Amino acid sequence: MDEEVQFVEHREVFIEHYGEVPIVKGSFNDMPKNVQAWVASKIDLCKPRGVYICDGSQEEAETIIHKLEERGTLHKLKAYENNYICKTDPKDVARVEGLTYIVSHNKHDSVPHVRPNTKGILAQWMSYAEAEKLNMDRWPGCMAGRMMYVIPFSMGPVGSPLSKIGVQVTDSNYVLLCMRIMTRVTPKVWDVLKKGKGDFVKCLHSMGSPRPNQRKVINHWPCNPDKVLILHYPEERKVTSFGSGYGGNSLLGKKCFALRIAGVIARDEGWLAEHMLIMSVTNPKGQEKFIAAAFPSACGKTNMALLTPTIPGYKVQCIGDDIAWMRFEENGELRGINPEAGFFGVAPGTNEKTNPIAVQTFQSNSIFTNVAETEDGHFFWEGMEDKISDDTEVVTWLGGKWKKGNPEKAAHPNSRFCTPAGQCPIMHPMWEDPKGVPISAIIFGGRRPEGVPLVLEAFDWKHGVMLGAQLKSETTAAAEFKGKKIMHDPMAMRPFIGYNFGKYLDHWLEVEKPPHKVPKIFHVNWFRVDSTGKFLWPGFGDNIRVLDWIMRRVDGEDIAVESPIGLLPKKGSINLDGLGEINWDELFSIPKDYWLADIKETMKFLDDQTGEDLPQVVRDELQKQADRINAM
Ligand code: OXD
Ligand code: MN
Repeated sequence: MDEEVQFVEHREVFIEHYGEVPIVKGSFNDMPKNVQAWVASKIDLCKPRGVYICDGSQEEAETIIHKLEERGTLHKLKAYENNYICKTDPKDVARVEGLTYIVSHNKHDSVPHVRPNTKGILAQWMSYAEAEKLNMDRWPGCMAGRMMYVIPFSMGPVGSPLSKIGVQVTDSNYVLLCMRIMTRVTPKVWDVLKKGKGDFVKCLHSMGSPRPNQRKVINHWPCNPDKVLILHYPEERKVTSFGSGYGGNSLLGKKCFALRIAGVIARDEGWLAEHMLIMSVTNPKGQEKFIAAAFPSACGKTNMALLTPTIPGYKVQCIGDDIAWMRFEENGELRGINPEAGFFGVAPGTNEKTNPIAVQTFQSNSIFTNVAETEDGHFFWEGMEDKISDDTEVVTWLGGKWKKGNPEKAAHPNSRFCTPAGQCPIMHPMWEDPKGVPISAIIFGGRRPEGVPLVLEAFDWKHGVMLGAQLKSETTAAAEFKGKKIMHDPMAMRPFIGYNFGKYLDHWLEVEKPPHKVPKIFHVNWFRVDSTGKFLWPGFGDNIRVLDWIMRRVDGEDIAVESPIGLLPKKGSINLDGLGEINWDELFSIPKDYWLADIKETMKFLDDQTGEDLPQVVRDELQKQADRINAM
């Protein structure tokens, strides 16, 4: 049909149904018909005052920033170019795992058969009926008096066979600004949909705060903490998130789409969607390898992805810092892309020593949320004390006055920088290559103060999958948990699993089949401490020494010895030049009592949590590991 006629036809349909809701920007008719129908149904449901179809342009960003500055939601950090700070309602500061659910017709499509009297922690399920009831109490009219933004976005380079398309509808323009950084927001997405099968992931988000406000708006950050609800419908490739504007809950391309929904798509299509960074390491001989690494939230994935090597001759380049989509090629090679376009990193602890590359990246065009600010317009957070004098006046994330020495935290522990990856000085030239990069090794790791060696290599893929399944880490501020304790975080995916975790492990085991060349799997722990609580390993840029060992193992060098829990480095096979005193024996010790208790606890955890769904292969691997430890 002629474009013009089609436009008129749709415009009429639109005006007929939604005449009182103006489209203030863009044209409804630019969108594919299935998107039009979906957006129209959300207009009907949420009753916004207008619809704004985003084009991702710089001009659009400037208009929105200006609006948010006027309203007081954002203000410029005047020491930088185009950097802005935003403070949330203090009740909306982290991912809310307790209110995040997977909705499916069959409960055990989403969650494993836990043993009796066990509270499952590997995803939460909700029935369609319950979801419908809770939704009816939330969505109707929830955007009254607010603008509805329609955001077309691509996860992964636009048009790549490894990429997927999403459309987010939201009433938060802060979310729009962050989505522009974290994903590729562009109307080219409409063309991709029109040319292909038209499948897109439906992402519906609202702050849940219609006008007139029923709840006092704090920090110009409307939200509805009492009604937060984040639902995933994998069968319909759909996410609905209500009540929170905070990143992981509201930037739906990230955890909701790229991990929970994409995990299910990946299972169906035979690939992997994982909570992993991807980095490249080139050694002094010029040999390059790409490595994917899974760590639980706030364990230093961004630091590792942007590592500055401390030993000469090595080069690190970044592909991604949080999420990897990986697919086996016809020739069996595993190739990965970073579906995101920005870094949404934890600010506290990030500084010129721990992560100079991140600091360079977020000097401009970035949004800082819940950090503190100095009187001269610099960002500030814990770990940047060296940058200020004793007299510098700081305004904390809560708006209070603060000076060095004040025991209160100036920034929220989960405060974040949101910065374009393209600005990072060490992005790999192939980071947006539609074909992805070849993955040679997969690393799992967590914060393990006790018992766990610096690095070990899995005996084989099955053992590696078991090592991933037994992953544990100290809790951090990325979610709502308080206090420090060691928590299971299998495959670093506990908060991000979109389907029955037992089946997820089956999927990992199933990808080991011809012609797939599965990479070697490793486990690392940068966080082991001695009896006085001091770190045994310097970490950060010195982790290149461990990566070097891993690369040499991938090349088959004879530098490993067997232990009951995996292959350990032969003494002296990790380059420690210039490091001073390193207690190798303690760093690599495997205390028998610790490991006996650990394997027992892990077996119980996985059995309780996944019951009959735990693959027999993983049970066998656990048993073999227990037998080896017993025989020590
Ligand atoms: C994140 C997280 O924001 O894992 O990346 O919480
Ligand atoms: Mn993460």
